[in-house]
Amino acid sequence: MTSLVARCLILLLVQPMLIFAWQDYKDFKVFELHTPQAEQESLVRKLSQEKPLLDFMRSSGNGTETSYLKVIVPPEEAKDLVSILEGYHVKHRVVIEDLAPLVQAQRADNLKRKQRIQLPHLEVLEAFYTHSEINDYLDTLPDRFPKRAQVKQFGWSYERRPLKVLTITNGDGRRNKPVILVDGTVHAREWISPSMALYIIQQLLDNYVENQELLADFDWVIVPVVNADGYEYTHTDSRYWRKTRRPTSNPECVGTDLNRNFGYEWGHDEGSSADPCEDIYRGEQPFDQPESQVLRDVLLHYSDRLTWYLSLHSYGNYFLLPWGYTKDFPDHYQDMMSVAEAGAMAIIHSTNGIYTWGSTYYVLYPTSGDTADFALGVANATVAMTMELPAAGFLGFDPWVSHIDGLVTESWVGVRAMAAEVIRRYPA
Ligand code: 0X9
Ligand code: ZN
Repeated sequence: MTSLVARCLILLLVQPMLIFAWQDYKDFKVFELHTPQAEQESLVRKLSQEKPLLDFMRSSGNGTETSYLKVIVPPEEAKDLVSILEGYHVKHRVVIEDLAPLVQAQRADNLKRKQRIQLPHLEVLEAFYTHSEINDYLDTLPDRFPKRAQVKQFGWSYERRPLKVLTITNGDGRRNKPVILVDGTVHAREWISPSMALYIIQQLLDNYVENQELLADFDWVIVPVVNADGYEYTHTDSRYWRKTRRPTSNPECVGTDLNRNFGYEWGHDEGSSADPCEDIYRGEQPFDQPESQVLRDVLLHYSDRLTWYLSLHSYGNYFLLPWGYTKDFPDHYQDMMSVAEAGAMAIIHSTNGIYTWGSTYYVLYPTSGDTADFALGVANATVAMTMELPAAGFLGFDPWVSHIDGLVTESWVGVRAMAAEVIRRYPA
């Protein structure tokens, strides 16, 4: 009896903590800042210094309406921000008055749909999945495809989540084929990225007959979730988190941008930040995050046969090529451009989706220390590319479950066409 009372007491104490773990964004606003792309970086820098609690939705928005910089603003910061922006003569407007009901509705929708799914099997088009659900699913694949699927753990995240890597072959036993390496979820909030990685896996495994030429002379290596802690955090706490979850030197600001933490031309102030409160914080040292160490190790493990490195992000409809750190072009830039062009052409013919392709520095903005530059500059990739999938949802990173199908099937048309072009250009 006493133990029952004690248990009830514990439940009563724990319950509110469970409820309040979820950041509900009550009365959080979304501002849209009308600032030219060229001035965006310095504006974000100034504002993040003054207001560390602002959350910038810096993205690769393409075209007019999505290229405005959006920022999530806690209720108590809104007034201050308006006067700061007026001081800087930055035009702005509030596009969402209260983010809470929107985030809540998406969360409820996803949880409801997930009840119908027989885990550990995943229906990629029916829901978004957590890191541990994805890991459990990966672990089922070697049993289902003993000759064709292999799962290897390359390390752990900061919060000790296992980081798993799936290798897919055609099962002919030929070793050391050239490799197509795909990663997802370097940025936590870009939820279409893990879904796309899972869709690619299902195309290559379950839909093998249709796609077997993609595996005849090439193996595929897929890392669906690189930033496991950040991604988990977007499910449990804060939907729009981007970085890792390791604390920094500033107690107010957590996390490093993995896509600025890689050790090739790391540390330029143009394209990354030394300030832990910024969304493009590069860390204290290159590779000081366990997750970037893991992806580095995977890339280096395959560096003598890495034909195509593809990093899945959102959003903006871009095929981004190195370099990000300089306006100069790498050797073989034109060859990489042809691969990207094959993807863009295939997509426009199938759905009318419009992609832009070119060097990151030129078509988007400078980046320093990102994965694609490292893959080309150090890991010997023949073609290195970041694919920014289309925007969807309220802030671009947050598609509804009902959007997954359209997004991943369109993107697969592009990925498939690029893989075919890579295979044609660089025969084994
Ligand atoms: O800024 C980034 O890290 C990427 N955009 S995102 O909106 N997903 O954050 C773009 C990185 C592209 N860099 C290279 N391809 N080198
Ligand atoms: Zn990203």
